Amino acid sequence: MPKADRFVLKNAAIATMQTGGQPYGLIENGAIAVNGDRLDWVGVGADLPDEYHAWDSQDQGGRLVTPGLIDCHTHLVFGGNRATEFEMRLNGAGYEEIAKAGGGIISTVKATREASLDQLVHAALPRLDAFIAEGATIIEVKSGYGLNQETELNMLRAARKLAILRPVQIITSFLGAHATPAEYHGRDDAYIDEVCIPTLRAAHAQGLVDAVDGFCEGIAFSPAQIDRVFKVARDLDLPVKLHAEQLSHLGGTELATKYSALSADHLEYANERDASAMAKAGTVAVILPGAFYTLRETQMPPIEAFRKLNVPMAVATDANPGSSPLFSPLMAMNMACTLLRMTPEEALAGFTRNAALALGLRDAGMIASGMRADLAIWNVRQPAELAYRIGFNPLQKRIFGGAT
Ligand code: DI6
Ligand code: FE
Repeated sequence: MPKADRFVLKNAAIATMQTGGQPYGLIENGAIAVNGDRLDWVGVGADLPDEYHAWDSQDQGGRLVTPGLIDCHTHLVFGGNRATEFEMRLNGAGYEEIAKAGGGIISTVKATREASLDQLVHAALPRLDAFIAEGATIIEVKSGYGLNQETELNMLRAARKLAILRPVQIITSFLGAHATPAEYHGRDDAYIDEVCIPTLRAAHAQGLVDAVDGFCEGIAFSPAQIDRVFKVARDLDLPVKLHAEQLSHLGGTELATKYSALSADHLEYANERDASAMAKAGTVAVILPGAFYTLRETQMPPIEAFRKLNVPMAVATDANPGSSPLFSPLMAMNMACTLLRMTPEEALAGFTRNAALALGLRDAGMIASGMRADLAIWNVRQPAELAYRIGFNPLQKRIFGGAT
């Protein structure tokens, strides 16, 4: 591969993911001029401008080139794991029995609180490496397993440190409103006022947070409680996103659109009215097939309504130790198609163009002049091959910021 300052990839099948033309924005026999950390030119190879002819170049032999994959929804930083409850569940234990045995989110909170910053980073690195091995270049990482100020801030510091230790961009979301910790049992409002909001302010003051998220659900927080957190996010000029309508219809999506949320996520129980509000607000639908699969959910998100109303759909792993222990973007794409009937083009757009939108990024997720030089080169020829195979990784090379 040419050195990392400027070079041309030629004879490639380029899935630009731009809209309005060919499916996938596909350019056959294409060329891409990479200049530092930006893309200078993209098009049919025969049209490559003279100024690039002297640049280093490498023939891709017809391989598929896509934007680097973007996972816009992960809980990648956490302590411990939940294999025990997985086994208990499959041995017939019910949700209550598991909870009584200390399972669920609370068990991860305990393990995360007990971990040092370095231990949180060390535990997350192999999970991050799995994403990088599948061509990921940008990954969102949430807090939400600390539920006290010290550990929430540690989670966000760990997320920031991952981007120092690996060639990847990490975008952080504060998810203090994920669950009420044991010490505030039955006192959700007090937790929001005494821990969640002060911690959000501290995280913002320390430059640790890029967006604010919440879990709006019967087992978590009401729209009114999320609204209190989002009001502070707005005061701090932070964008918001929301886990909404995952297990029931509570009205979280509607609330999120009132804040022009970057995204509403899960959405199994969202309806056409929610989709219409999302379309008006420019809120991206983030589809999370890993949780649908792990929880053996049967309620499908309103994919057809999102299509009809032109709500952009992202797809993400929701990588977390409980409801979605999925650390493979390619597997998530396959699940989005096979379980949720998205098309392979929608699944790839979900991990590129629309994932960038869900993170508020304007210069990522597509292959076009001026965009970041984040690319993935695959040992396949058709874009549909990425979602088609189950548990097979055809990545040949990942380019992050122009460097291989
Ligand atoms: N929705 C979920 O499915 C996860 N969090 C959330 O907001 C559950 C996370 C876990 O099971 O640890
Ligand atoms: Fe999640």
